[in-house]
Amino acid sequence: MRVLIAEDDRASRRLLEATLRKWGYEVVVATDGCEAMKALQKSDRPSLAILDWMMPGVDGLEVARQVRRIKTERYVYMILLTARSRKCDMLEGLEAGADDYLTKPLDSHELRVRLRAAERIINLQTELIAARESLREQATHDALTSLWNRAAILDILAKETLRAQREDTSVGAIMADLDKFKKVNDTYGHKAGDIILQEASNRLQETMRPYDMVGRYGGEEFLIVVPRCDSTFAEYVAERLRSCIADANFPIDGHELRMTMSLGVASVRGIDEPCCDALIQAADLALYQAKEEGRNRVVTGTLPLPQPIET
Ligand code: GH3
Ligand code: MG
Ligand code: MG
Ligand code: MG
Repeated sequence: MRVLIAEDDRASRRLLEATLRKWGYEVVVATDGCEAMKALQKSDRPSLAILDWMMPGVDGLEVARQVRRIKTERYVYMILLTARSRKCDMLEGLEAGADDYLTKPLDSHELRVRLRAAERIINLQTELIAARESLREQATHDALTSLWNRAAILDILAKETLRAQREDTSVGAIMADLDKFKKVNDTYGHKAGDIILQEASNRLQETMRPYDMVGRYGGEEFLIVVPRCDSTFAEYVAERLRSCIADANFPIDGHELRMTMSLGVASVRGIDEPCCDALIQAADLALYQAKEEGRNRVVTGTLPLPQPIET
């Protein structure tokens, strides 16, 4: 665990630093309050800080106040260190935002157990953040393919169409469906079908730019959102996606399977008052046409023109 020591007295600082290193902590040192503030504002800030109260310039109390004013996700646990031992001083220190209070001269045993108490709180918070992130991942991602799930990709499309409207740019939607997928399940079993779905998802994801979004819309159907892109570019992207499936075989149970995918493309410019539903409907119709025309192809659809408002 990384610990910040903010202490202006050189001898005390060195002793504290040596003690903490001996106990296995990684130590960051500040010689005054300003340096301490800088260290605690960094994104890789230590989550535990030992602050001397009396320091030139910004004192430990003020550091504690300022840290509490900044809204950070990861908590900074602060221990105030001082020769002031009256109860009113301790109360003032805790009021300022410190979590604990240690009086000088330091008792090494007391320091050690208070650091352990701090670690318990910090570890608890780290676990809670990890659990929340895991729940967030489960709520927005498909368990089989790790792509965005249907609700999440629709949400992304809705946000991107609004952004396109605001910035007067274009947004593209690609609806893609694996061809004759039922036959894979029927011939090689559902497990093999799952492996193909995972491999196909990986290929789609790897083919896209980092800021394009790929979602699993349904069983073997995908919705790809391509921000800031007109229909010519969306068509080019769709063609690349088609190739990434068709150009390399899928190995399964010692067989090399050939898979193909049909894609429907639609795009809209912000100024045309884009509507998410209309965009999906147009991409879906184009996908249907691609299937009708023989599969393994890209078809670009058109959106209905906005109706003039009657006066
Ligand atoms: P088309 O070219 O017209 O799209 O034909 P298709 O066989 O791909 O389409 P159809 O809709 O008839 O069948 C889709 C199949 O996808 C049926 C369903 O069992 C299968 N499927 C859907 N979700 C999953 C899944 O999570 N795992 C597996 N293994 N199969 C799935
Ligand atoms: Mg001091
Ligand atoms: Mg299909
Ligand atoms: Mg389908």
